[in-house]
Amino acid sequence: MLVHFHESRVLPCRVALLGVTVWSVSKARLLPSRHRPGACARDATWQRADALAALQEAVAVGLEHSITPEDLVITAYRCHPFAVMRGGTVTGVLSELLGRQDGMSHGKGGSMHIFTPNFFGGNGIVGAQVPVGAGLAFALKYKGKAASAFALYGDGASNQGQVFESFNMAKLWDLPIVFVCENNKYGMGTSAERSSANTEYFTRGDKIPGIQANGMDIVATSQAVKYAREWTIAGKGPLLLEFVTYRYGGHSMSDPGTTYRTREEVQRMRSTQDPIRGLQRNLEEWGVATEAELKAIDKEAKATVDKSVEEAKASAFPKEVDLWTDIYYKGTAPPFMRGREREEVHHY
Ligand SMILES: Cc1ncc(C[n+]2csc(CCOP(=O)(O)OP(=O)(O)O)c2C)c(N)n1
Ligand SMILES: [Mg+2]
Repeated sequence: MLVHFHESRVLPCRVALLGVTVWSVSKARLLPSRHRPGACARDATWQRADALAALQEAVAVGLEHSITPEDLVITAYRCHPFAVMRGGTVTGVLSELLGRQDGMSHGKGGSMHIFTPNFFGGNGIVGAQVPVGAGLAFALKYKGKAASAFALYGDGASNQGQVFESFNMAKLWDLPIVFVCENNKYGMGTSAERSSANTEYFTRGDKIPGIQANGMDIVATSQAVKYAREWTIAGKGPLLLEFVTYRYGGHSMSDPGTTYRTREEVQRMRSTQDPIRGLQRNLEEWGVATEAELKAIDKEAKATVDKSVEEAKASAFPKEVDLWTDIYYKGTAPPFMRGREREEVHHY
């Protein structure tokens, strides 16, 4: 039987706030900061920065606060907040954006390819992370681990065949996986309505049940993930989880994001739905923190990011010899490797 829970089933729970800090939300905002979008657009250094997650921060932060280090996460290219939340550092992400040695992939992965031991990236091929996520869940089940895999994908990836193939196998074998659709209303410049016959992404799992939650509300996201994790850990098989969210910036740095949607729409979303402002408002209203305390946290987060920017800029570029390293899993590399030409052979 299909069970479609709605947002009311994962209503914000004030108690959950104890485990959710404004600090981590502020930090997840990362950079090039949306405090200064004009300035960063003018700064050529950051033109390498690709897909930013501004206004979508509540997804990564809510997710991380409701899972454990044993759970495994994989997403597409909009990966910066996940990388930081899953054990990375702001300096590590920024250095990677600049192609420096201190980057989390030693400057060789770039904006879209950042990993930690329990975060499998950072993947540039739209949709390809979904079957890999099913593989992660298969491994968890095979090893008898009480943990879940979370495979995130966008509304633009949702119509791919490999996504439905993954759903089928995950349900067939009742794998412990949550398929998380980050519905930010657009896939590049195409609105969800123009690309998907059914935009209720949580209903598209056939025999897999789904829930839909407000992706702009940190408490809703963490509660939805908590529910989904418990579902899969209990051995009930996969679950679909749709977060309805919004992308503040364009698809990437090369997309101003204003040709296929109006400036008014973007401004309205920012002024009414910003997950960081929303959390701040709630914390104040509920008497959890004062405006001054929240401002101090925000200031501290900005100072940390500014310091990381300087650290990243000071980091060295990879050496030429680094082109030959990090190709094979440690200890499994062959004694030599061929380059672009037959004569170009590197002996380790
Ligand atoms: C297989 C594949 N096809 C096309 C692209 C180019 N591409 C990159 S992102 C994207 C849109 C994906 O939409 P969505 O998942 O909603 O991402 P969003 O723009 O919201 O980040 C496309 C078509 C790609 N990277 N890989
Ligand atoms: Mg999208």
